[in-house]
Parts: sequence; C-alpha cells; structure tokens
Amino acid sequence: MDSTDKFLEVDTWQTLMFLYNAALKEVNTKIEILNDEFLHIHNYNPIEHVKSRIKSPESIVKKLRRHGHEVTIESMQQHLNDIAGIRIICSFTSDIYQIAQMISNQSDVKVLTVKDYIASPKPNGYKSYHLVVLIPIFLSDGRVDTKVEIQIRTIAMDFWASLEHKIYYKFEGNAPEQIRADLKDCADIVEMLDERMLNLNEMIQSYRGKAESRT
Ligand code: 0O2
Repeated sequence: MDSTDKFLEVDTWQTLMFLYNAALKEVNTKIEILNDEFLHIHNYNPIEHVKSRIKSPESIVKKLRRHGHEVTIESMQQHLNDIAGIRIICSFTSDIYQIAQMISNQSDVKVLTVKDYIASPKPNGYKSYHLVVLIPIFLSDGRVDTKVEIQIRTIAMDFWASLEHKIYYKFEGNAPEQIRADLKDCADIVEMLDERMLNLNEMIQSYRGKAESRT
C-alpha cells in the first residue's frame, strides 16, 4: 500500500467514525424525547439510563477475526452491525418491548434485524433485546443511512451481562464448567427477580389506581 492509499484509508476511517458518532447522537436524542414524552403522558420514566459507545478498533479486529472475516474497512462495514452501539437499561421487562416498539415505529428508522434473547435466551443465560437499525444522517451533500445496534435490557439483565462479559474475556471464552454453571444459575435468578419486580410494580399500580378512583 503506497502513502496515497494509506491517506485514503485514514480518510475513509475518519468519515465512517464521524457517521457512526452522528448516528449515535440521533438515536440518543430519539430515546431522550421518548422518555420525556412517556414521563409527560404516563408520569413514569421507563428508562433508567442509556450508554452509548463506538466499538474500539481492537474489538473490531477481534470480532472480524473471530468470525473469520477479512480485516478491512469494507469487511467491517459489511459484517459488523454493532460499531455504533446503544444500550438502554429499563426497570421492567414490559418496558423493553414498549421502547423497542416506539423506536421501530418512527418513520425515519428502518429496522434491519431483531434478536429477542428474552423470549429465547442464549444457552449461557444471556438475555437482552437487540435491534439493528438504519438511521438517516443528513449531510450538506445528501443523506447517508448508518447502522446502529440498540440493546435493550433490564437493570438485572445488565448486571448479569456485564459480569459474564468480564468472565468471558478473563477466560478467553473457555471459563471452567463450574463458573459457567453458576452463571447460568444466576441468569435463572435474574429471570425470577425480573418477574417478581414486574408483579410487584403491577400490584403497586393497581393500589394507586384504586386510591385515585376513591378521591
Ligand atoms: P462487545 O465487547 O460488547 O462489543 P456475535 O454473537 O457477537 O458474535 P452478532 O451478530 O453481533 O455476533 O450478535 P449479537 O448476538 O447481536 O451480539 C452482539 C452483542 O451483544 C455483543 O457484542 C455483546 O455486546 C452482546 N452479547 C451477545 N451475546 C452475549 C453474551 O452471551 N454475553 C454478553 N455479556 N453479551 C453478549 P460483542 O462484539 O460480542 O461484544
């Protein structure tokens, strides 16, 4: 590769990262508005917090290699959906589906894929709802549709996933059987906890409804 090619590659990389960052800003704003609207109408905040990130070059290379793909910018654009990623953390499982629906219904959002690891958890116990969407970015000379992966999960699911992620990397994907079994047990506890918290919240809502109808 001569120096002109290298320059062009750096330029392409910088343009792409600019687009992914712009797409994250767009999605973050959409989520903030939806949350504010929900608060305004239902007097309730479904989103606990939102995290967004651009995948690091190191993780991009690792993921391309893990899937047996060429390590090039074109290959990254073609094969990776989660270079720009947003994670929405909600209180209850029911919030997840509502938020996913509200995002998908927006006319400028095109849903490319949906993976519902809540209805069908991964064998290790991982639960989360993943959407890959295309977001239009309007530049001075036109529109560029850019991919963003949106992960939606409860606080409890997020707690489990962050510990599992650390363990996965610590053991390079080969954690001892006992640790994997314990993690799966914890995933079952997380599921039970989410169910109980949801039931508790429904009970609280019905008490509140009864109290309001009396006044
Ligand atoms: P990172 O470091 O979080 O960016 P993949 O399954 O990842 O090989 P794909 O098509 O991207 O391929 O699938 P998927 O299932 O939608 O997963 C994308 C992301 O979801 C992952 O990105 C993780 O963030 C998260 N994820 C998926 N499965 C698991 C899991 O078993 N445990 C945890 N903790 N997170 C998971 P990366 O690039 O793998 O990781």
